[in-house]
Amino acid sequence: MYKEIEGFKFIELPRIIDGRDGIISVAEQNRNIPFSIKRVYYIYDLKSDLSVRGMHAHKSLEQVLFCVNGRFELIVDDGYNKNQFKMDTPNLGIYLGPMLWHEMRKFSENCILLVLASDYFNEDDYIRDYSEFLSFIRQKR
Ligand code: T46
Repeated sequence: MYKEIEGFKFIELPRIIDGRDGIISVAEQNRNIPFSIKRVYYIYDLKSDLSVRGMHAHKSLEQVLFCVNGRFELIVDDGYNKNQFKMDTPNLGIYLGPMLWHEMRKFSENCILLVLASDYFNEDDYIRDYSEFLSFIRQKR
């Protein structure tokens, strides 16, 4: 049972299948992706299922995460509730709005994590300390 987390939603891309082998899934800015895409990055060559990535929140960045190959586990935390998702479906993305602590772990060896982001890279947008994240959240309420 998932807990209610504001700024989080699933985004299902279409799966275009014709008579040929293969499937096309399409992401379009300001259509099925709820922002203008300024940056695309991907994480791959994950050699150990003990790797942990993320462990931060963004102050204003919006992102949609896709697992386009393999699988990993995503943990999303709004400072009050925490949800865990198995990411293993290439056309099923997760939208993460600002101020959501997220962690990625349990990567399969062939995992490719594709991210569409609403802004350019900016280290100042990161909150990398969990207690700092919690105090930001508590200030907001
Ligand atoms: C996120 C999750 C899902 C850049 O220079 N430019 C970039 O666009 C990115 C994404 C990273 N970097 C540099 C910054 C660090 O020196 O790459 C290094 C690793 O970045 P980070 O520790 O943030 O990587 P992850 O895998 O923990 O997090 C990444 C994204 O950075 C982050 O925004 O939400 O994936």
